[in-house]
Amino acid sequence: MKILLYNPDNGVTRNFMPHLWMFLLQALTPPGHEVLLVDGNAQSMDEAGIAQFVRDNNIELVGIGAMTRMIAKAYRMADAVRATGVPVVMGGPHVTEMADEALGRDGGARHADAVALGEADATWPRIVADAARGELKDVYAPVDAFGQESKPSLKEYPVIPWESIDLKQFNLVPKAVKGTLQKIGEGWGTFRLIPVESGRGCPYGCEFCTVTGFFGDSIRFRTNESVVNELLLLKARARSEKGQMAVFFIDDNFAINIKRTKSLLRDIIAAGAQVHWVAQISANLLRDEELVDLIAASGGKWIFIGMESIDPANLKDMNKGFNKPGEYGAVLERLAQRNVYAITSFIFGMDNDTTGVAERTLEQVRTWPPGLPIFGLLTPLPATPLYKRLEKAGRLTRPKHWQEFIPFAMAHTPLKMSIEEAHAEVNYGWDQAYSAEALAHAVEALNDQPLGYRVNIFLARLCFRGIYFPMMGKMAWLKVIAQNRRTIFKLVREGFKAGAWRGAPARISASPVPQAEAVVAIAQAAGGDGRTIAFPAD
Ligand code: B12
Ligand code: SF4
Repeated sequence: MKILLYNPDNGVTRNFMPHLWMFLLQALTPPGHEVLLVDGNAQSMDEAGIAQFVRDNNIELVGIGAMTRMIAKAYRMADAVRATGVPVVMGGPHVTEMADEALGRDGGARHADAVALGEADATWPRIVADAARGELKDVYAPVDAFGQESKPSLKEYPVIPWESIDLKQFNLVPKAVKGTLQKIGEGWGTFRLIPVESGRGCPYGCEFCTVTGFFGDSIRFRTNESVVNELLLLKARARSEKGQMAVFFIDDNFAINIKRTKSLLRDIIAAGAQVHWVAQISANLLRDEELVDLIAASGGKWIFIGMESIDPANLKDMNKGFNKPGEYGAVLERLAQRNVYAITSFIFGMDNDTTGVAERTLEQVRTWPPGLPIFGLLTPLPATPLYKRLEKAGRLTRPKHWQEFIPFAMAHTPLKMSIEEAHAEVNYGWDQAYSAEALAHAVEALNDQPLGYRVNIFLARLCFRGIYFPMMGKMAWLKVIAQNRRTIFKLVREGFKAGAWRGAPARISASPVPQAEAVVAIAQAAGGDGRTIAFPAD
């Protein structure tokens, strides 16, 4: 069979990182089938486009995976595929919780021929075999021979053949500069951010989060050897095509078992498998100095921290009392001392939030080392404890908010402010944190660091700005550049003084800039298509 795995974009922002599930299911597909991958974030497609693709390529089965945020688009694409007579199987967090919706059992239209519930590592080969025989079932659940829920142990993790996978659609370096950049230093003709998992599950059970329910609270890890080999494979591929690879360890809490994380990082260092990496780690786990040393030594550059709120009462409400706002500053300092910086994520619209929450949060942020703050609104995702609590209390204003996805819009009323006030707080947060003055301050805060670090934080901030303020097209970019002309001028002048710009960008990359991120930023800036990133709330 010819199988297409498709991941939709959300129609607003476009991730720069491919989705792991596609590569994983491709690697788990039994022999004898051909699997094509299309990520809507990299290869934009509409309903007519996917129908045409399916016909042109004689596709016989389409697998679609989506988060809640993309589900409306996923259903539209599924409908278009099914109209061509090709069956669709859907999987991922949303349909796991809302299988009846996907199967049209809730009174609505049917969008999928089959739904894979939960982790599909073991069910995917069965789905493919059934589809090949024309005997797809409605629902595939990960259960053992006794009908008990079973989760993959990850000890036998498939080898994802990174050396041969077609990654063309995921190159972040614009075509126009690819040739030149290929010749620079070790080569920058391609730059890719690749998702790698080292484990699954998180026991913390934060009220708004899908993860504990979906992956379970039993944490499972791959072997160190398997992760190290995957990094070596990625490094080899980058070298062979004169490009760069950075890794996003997508584990929900990469240091959930500190002893094991340290052992993995030591093995990465011992094997020379260091790549620049990003990971999500909760603040409480970053108290450990040795862990932070190992993060820096193994290539860690950015840590995503779900801070959520600076108000302990809010954190307690969300079952996230393990976050201690009083230590946020110290944690960030500890990272910054090793030149590791943080993406700090905040959620507004929590029950104890009142107007002014954004400014109160920013007052704290301004005292910390520069990083990338991001602001979102509390969103009741299906089947989370938060959704159930708000539903029971009759507080959901848009109970099926995913059917009409609106970015940065609440679906329930917070207790101590209105929906509009919560929206205004998010707007204020982004506006202030990414103003020209804030960018200039972030750069100045690194005045004692080499120029490369300052260029890096500036470019990263410019790109993160795009999560909230879509930067579509040249005009939008020109406007932002004009607003930030003083900082740009200062950086360029300093570069000339130091001789850093003379010759070629190779001179810049020789400075200790966290290069991977700088190049992402440059690529996005040059692309100018509003392609941007959005991170989960931890
Ligand atoms: C990496 C990641 C991202 C990346 C983007 C995704 C990417 N390019 O990889 C970034 C950082 C950009 C991101 C952003 C967001 N994310 Co996110 N993200 C994750 C994270 C941490 C890992 C995803 C992953 O690869 N998991 C590992 C793979 C193996 O698991 P999987 O994707 O679930 O796939 C398995 C099964 O679901 C199934 N499956 C999946 N798809 C399909 C398809 C078929 C056909 C079949 C058969 C099976 C199948 O099989 C796979 C193997 O078992 C998850 C949490 C998690 N641990 O999964 C959150 C998660 C998916 N994100 C979440 C959220 C909420 C977001 C944001 C909305 C956050 C925000 N407020 O901005 C944004 C939205 C982004 C957007 N484009 O609009 C939620 C989604 C909940 C939901 N109900 O939708 C999760 C679950 C985290 C959470 N806190 O609850 N995210
Ligand atoms: S928000 Fe983060 S820490 Fe909390 S349960 Fe989800 S993954 Fe775990």
